[in-house]
Amino acid sequence: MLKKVEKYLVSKIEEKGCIHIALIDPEKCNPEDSKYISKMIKEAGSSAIMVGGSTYFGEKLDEVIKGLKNGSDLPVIIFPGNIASISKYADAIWFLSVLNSLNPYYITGAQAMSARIIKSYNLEAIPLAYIIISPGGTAGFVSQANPIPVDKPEIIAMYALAAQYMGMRFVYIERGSGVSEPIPPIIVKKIREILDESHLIVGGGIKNKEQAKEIAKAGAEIIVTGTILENNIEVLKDIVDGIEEGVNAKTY
Ligand code: 1GP
Repeated sequence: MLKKVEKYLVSKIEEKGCIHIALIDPEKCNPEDSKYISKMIKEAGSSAIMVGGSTYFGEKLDEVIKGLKNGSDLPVIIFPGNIASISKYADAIWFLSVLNSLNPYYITGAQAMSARIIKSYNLEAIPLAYIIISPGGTAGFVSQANPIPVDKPEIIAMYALAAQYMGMRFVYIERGSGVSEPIPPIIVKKIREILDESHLIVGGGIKNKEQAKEIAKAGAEIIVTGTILENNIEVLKDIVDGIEEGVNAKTY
């Protein structure tokens, strides 16, 4: 049976076709600002907030999450870079496996190390396949991934389908935070066509309305943006509008 946050995400996807999730890097977020940021994210029309970063390590995480929880009723989902980025104040955690890492620590090791603490915090764990596409950014480097060339959709599709067959209910194709170009919509479309059970998440390098629109139109079900919010939170509303336009422009 699906638990609360996953059920919420699935029902939002069913309602809107594609949803936006805002990613907050706790390293770059002032806990005093997080309440206000959460309110802005909600007002812009995002459906949830993810908190995490590849290099984060520290106590600020709890305070940032408490602020985010105070500012809106959006679910806060941890996007862990490692076992240090777990907080009992979140609503859920993406229980992610970096499927194309070359180091088993990032595929099953960190997951085993963190499973009992997640249970003791009563955090909802949502299974997620994390597939890193070239260039991969910091996430690719830190998790020792073998980034899949962006022009090889057949290889990305192999991993995505394997994730679905392994029971991972969400598949995240990640180009890397802050990269210059997002995953091309044509590639997103090919991956979406092969998945018939797992939900497709796309992130990395999405900076404007047009890009969000084309990726939603191609069939993404969740679009994640992080870097753009650090620089200009006002653009968030544009991105959410772009997603809605993309869903409405779908031809299938
Ligand atoms: C990173 O895909 C996310 O994990 C977000 O990427 O920071 O480029 O929006 P950006």
